[in-house]
Amino acid sequence: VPVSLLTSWATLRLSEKFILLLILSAFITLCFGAFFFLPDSSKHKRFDLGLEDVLIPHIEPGKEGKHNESLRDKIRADHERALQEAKEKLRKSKDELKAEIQTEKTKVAEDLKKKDGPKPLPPVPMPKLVGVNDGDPGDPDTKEKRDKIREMMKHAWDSYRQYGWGHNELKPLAKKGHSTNIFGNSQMGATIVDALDTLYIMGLHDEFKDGQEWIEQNLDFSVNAEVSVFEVNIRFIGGLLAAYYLSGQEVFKVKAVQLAEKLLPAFNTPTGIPWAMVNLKSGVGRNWGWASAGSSILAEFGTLHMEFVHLTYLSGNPAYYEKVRHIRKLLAKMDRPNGLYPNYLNPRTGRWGQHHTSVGGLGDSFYEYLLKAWLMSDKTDTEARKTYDDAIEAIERHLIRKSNGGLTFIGEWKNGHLERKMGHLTCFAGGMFALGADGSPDDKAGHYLQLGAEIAHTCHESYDRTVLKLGPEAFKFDSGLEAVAVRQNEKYYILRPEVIETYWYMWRFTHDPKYRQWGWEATQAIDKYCRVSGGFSGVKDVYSSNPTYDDVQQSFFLAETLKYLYLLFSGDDLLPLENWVFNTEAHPLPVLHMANITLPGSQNQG
Ligand code: DMJ
Repeated sequence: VPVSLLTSWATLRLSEKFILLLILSAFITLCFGAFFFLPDSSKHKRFDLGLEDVLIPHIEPGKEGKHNESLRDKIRADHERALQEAKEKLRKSKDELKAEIQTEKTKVAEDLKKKDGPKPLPPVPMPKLVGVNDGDPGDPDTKEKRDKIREMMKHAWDSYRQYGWGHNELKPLAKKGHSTNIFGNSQMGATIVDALDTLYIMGLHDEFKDGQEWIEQNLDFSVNAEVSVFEVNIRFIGGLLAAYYLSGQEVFKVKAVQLAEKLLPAFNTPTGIPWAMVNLKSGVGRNWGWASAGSSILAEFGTLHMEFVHLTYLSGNPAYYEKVRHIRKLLAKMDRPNGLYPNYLNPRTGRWGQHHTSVGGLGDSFYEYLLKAWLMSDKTDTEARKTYDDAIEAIERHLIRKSNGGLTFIGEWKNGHLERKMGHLTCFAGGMFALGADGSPDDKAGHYLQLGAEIAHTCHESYDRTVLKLGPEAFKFDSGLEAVAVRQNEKYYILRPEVIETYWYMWRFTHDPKYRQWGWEATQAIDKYCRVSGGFSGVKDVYSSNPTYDDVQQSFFLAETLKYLYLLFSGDDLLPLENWVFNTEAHPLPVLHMANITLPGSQNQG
């Protein structure tokens, strides 16, 4: 057969051969298709990857109809409910609707907070709190004066409450909120946080509660704002910590720790000396454009120790304590020109900037925190005390002089030259010398108490030699001038506390009535010249009988000025200095009995 087939194939024409091939290939394709595509369960299973069961819900035969029906019922019910709700909503008033939306918003925010809310802080023993009482001064005259100061606080607070609530500060003439670059573009209620402990010790409890509620509901640190690390530390963290210790309300502790976490990226520099500013959201840091050669400022990176020790104590996080220990160690290793600490230090290179030294602006609270670190540690941090003593010794040698008229002043050291000018800020040093007298080397306690008294006297003179009896921003001891401002832009008073702060410390250590008298003079002058219907304002020229206002009620007026005045007219049993140490913004922090406490991280001090 194959031979005959081959013979007949050979006899066929090309077109016939082509048609036959076509028929043959169609036949083969048909057979192949039948093999693969006709339903044959056994073969089908070989190619089944099992995805069907995963992707399509399995419905048992017979149940399918029921399922679709229940689904349809559910959709219909949902639809009807939505329609009903919409109808009800249309019947509601605008206000009802607004309130409903607000409740829903708050609920969502709370749910979110709960979800990624703060980790609970470890329980730590609350230091024994002595002297959180009324501090009744006893005699009616002093009590009356103290009541007046309390009334001034109420006026400052109520005005802020009415016109600036939630803003950082208040413009008491324009009657609206105010802020400065130290808070970036944030709106974090600086006045509320700064004022809380003053309200508490004055017994203004409704106002305190009001502030606490605002903090609970509104104080949020995830803001895209570039803030000053130093200012946020002394005002916000210091304020929150003091409010926590005084009132025992957990919210203040939690907020303080949350905020502190946001400051930590500022320490990410080649040396560990923090940037002056940090963006709370991005964590990017930088320094003030005006600071010498991109430097950080001594009074800023040197004024973190007290708060950071408390943060580690309360949170159990060693990071805070480690950061400030590192700063101290780095400074200890550096050469000091003439034994003095320059105000500027570059955080990239670890080198000093300009050789300017000051006990006023740019340097002040660095010295203050050395002394207070020692006091706050129950005098166990002897390294801090020694550093303070050495620094003060060099300052006395190079910066402290007596004027021709017999006034002791602290000048500014600029590249080996002493500028015979003293700032209002420098006046805090009178109190610092008195506070550090006990425990000073070579039994110089009497000397330092005397030095404190002399500074208090000089600063009082700077007030007394003005028309308004309020102190200028800076005053000179040169060319026959004694304790008076020369330049127009140094004649302002912006409600600062330093002179009153020194009066209070001197009062506590000496009980010389002149300090209360001087404090009362300042109270009256502030009430007469700075009080306006919308709060208290700074004045631009203390030598003019017709002063103009700067229209700012600084948050430190409530935190410090009014608090120190109130304490000056209270009994010493209110916040005794053996148990409390005031941070540089006058926020009282309790002494930690370090002999019985091991701070996390303190073991790795190497
Ligand atoms: C306050 O914020 C603090 O006392 C700081 O240390 C410097 N001075 C201002 C008020 O004058």
